Amino acid sequence: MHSAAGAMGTSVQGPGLNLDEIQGDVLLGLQKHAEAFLFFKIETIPLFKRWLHHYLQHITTIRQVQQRELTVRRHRQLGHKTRQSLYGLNMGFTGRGLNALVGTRRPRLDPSFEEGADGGGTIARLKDPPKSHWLPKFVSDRIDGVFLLTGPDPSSVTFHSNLLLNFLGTSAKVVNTEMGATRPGAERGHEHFGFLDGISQPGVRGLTSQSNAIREPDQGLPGQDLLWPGEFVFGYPGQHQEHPTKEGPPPEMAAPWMRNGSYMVFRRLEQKVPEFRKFVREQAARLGMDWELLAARMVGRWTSGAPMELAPLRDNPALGGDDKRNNDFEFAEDRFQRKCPYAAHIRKVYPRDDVNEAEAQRHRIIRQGIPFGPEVAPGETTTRYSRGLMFVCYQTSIERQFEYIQRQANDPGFVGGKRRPGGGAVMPGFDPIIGQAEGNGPREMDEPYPNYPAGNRRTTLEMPKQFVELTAAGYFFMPSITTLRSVLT
Ligand code: N7H
Repeated sequence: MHSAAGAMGTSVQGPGLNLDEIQGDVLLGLQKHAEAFLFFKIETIPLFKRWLHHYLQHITTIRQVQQRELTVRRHRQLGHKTRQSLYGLNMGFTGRGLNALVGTRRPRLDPSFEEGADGGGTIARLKDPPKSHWLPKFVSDRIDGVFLLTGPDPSSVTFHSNLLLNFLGTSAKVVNTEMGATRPGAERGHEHFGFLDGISQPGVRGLTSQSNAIREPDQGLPGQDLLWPGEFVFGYPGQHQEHPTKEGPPPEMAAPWMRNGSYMVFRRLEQKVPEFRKFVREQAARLGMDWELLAARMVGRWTSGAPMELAPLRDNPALGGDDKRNNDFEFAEDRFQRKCPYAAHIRKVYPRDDVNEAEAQRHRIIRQGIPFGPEVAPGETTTRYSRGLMFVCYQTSIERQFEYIQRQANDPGFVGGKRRPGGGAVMPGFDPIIGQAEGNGPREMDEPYPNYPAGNRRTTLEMPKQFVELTAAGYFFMPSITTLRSVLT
């Protein structure tokens, strides 16, 4: 996976971030070819606190992630092909976990966080499947927190998880374990539908290096807008409500110990890969277009990563792999969705200049997910093996960032105010990748067939079932190192 905040290095402008305090997955992303998610319940509070106190030294900070990235680069420059054995550990707590460690009279954090991903209100707001459809093991007991363990491959990550569990002893019990791993060979960096992932991330002022600081002082890589760190970590200025580049106030903290912490959203999203492929082929044949083009119009990028806005009719792998060009585009000039449908995944979840610029930047997230499950087996025409994405994202407001994005994906009316070439209003439809209709009901997407460069042929894609299904979810708070050492132990 690509490094989160884009290129590494020091940014010339921006507030100084406390790199030794922030957990490494939050802004940059732990180096990972494999990642274990250990969801646990605290059994004996004093024992757990003692364990935490001793084990704290193993938590990987942003500073370490930065240093490792330099080592990895040097290793590659010297022509080494082997993976380095870099292990990472981060941890987060649910509201119930914080109750156990801080006490039930602790300050209330973000309302969504307090309700939890498994709260009835959250499930209804997001149109998520009911808990009875989630992994039985995940819902078998209370979850107080999660350990994220990363490394070069699943077996060595399992070995390190077992070491951690040995030390943990009876202080906590693991309720459920999940393992993510990058896909093999040429599919590395691609998610299970086949698309290159980890291309577009918000840049972070004070952390992300700039490829052209003089001509584009508000961008990291071309097209990567720099955001104030308070959008992702507590204790720093956030985005201004009315201005896309000006500094805004730091996000409110219910308690001083939230400083240098972040909210993490976890979603285990199962992908129905054979069903997706079959559907796309059949619908492309019906519409009279190549299936690769239809799939790209559903996502907004080709499998190589090349964006539809810059390559509307055929894939351009050189463009897809070029991080100086593959994210340097906007949407507003594509007024009639001729190049990229309004409902395409990347246009729904980050509409860029389809909406007011300052507004677009108030709903950004840093994604740190990893695929899970085996490759599709020969002859597997309906899903037999569970596979998909362990979706992870970081933010300082779950409601304004992750949940807002998911609700837009579920809202056929977003983005509003668009017109047909002849003047009629457009109903863009659902995000075909992650949009959810009540009870996994039928969904529609407008204009799967391109009217490019002109034309006015009306087409609709009817999707009777989702290709991505939620099977477990959690909201966590990732505390700073000092908070782990003091308030929580
Ligand atoms: Fe998405 N996919 O393969 O189709 N995503 N996503 N995502 N996603 C992105 O630009 C995918 C999910 C975002 O800045 C790419 O890095 C799949 C959730 C955001 O232009 C691809 C799943 C949410 C972006 C996919 C999934 C988001 C983004 C292009 C689930 C939030 C950046 C690669 C199984 C609610 C948009 C890239 C931007 C990009 C796919 C989940 C959000 C290929 C398969 C749940 C913000």
